[in-house]
Amino acid sequence: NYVSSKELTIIQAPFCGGQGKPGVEKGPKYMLKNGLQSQLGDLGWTTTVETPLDAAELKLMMERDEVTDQYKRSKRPNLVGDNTKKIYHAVKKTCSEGKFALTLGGDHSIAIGTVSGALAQYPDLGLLWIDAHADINTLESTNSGNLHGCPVSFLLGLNDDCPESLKWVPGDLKPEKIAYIGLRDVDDAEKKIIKDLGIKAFSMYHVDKYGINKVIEMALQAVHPETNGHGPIMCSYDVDAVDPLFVPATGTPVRGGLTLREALFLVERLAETKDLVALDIVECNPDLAVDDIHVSNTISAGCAIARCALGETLL
Ligand code: NNH
Ligand code: MN
Ligand code: MN
Ligand code: MN
Repeated sequence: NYVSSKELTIIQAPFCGGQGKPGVEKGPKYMLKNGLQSQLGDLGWTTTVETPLDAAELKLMMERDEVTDQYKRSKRPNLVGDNTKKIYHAVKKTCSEGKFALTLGGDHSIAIGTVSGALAQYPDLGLLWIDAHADINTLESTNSGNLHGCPVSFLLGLNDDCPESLKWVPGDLKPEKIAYIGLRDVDDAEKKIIKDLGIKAFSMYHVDKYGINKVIEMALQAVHPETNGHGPIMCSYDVDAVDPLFVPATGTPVRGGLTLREALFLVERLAETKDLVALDIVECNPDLAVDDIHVSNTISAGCAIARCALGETLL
């Protein structure tokens, strides 16, 4: 039990610079408006909310010139570097105080900061990356130029040649300490990186073949092989892992994803291990909903993922 105090910090990361669709920065506000803080209070958690990215900064960020902020094939690397560094410090501080770090995105580039922050406190951290996508493109391999498709390559230190603003990233996560669940839209270059580095990846094929329970078991074993699957765990949860039937308001929906129950079971199971130290919930974009039902389905799924990860049970 790494977080014994039942204290947690909600870190708001309303950042959209890792991709091109505005609206994803509204995720934290919507989830909090949905009552997330009091819901977690009902589960026994003492919660504080932190906002490492300030509003003035965010406005500046929206106006920043896309043409000047680029490096190799990537868009807005300086913006991503500066903002993920602030998130890094917030998560690192939370973890060093023995609290649970719950970061609400924003796009998935923020995980450059969150995972680095958790890793600073827990060098043995195992990372579960829940996503339809692998997010392991490098500055060289990215086709879209969107850095939310690249955070894992930074965490693994695969971008030796990168702009000054991203040089703070320790990049010391070992490939054997990450496991993917939910993949179904992986770029060719990413497939090669995953194969070359021997990264454990459970796609939707594996979820269908083994069932979600067995997949989680295998993922935990993979990241903590010496201790029978036990050890500090962080979960970086991209809501597009869940089928768009349940989570429609997200930037890159891909059909054939996790059912809502599989999505929630995953985090219920992680809560049961008592080994979870940090969670990200990213890529909720209320502006991409076509109606109010899409908004509430997406936001309530995001909140349910947080609650289940933090101990909510059906009985
Ligand atoms: N692989 C694509 C890219 O690098 C898509 C990434 N989009 C995501 N990732 N939503 O989770 O641009
Ligand atoms: Mn992602
Ligand atoms: Mn994704
Ligand atoms: Mn344990």
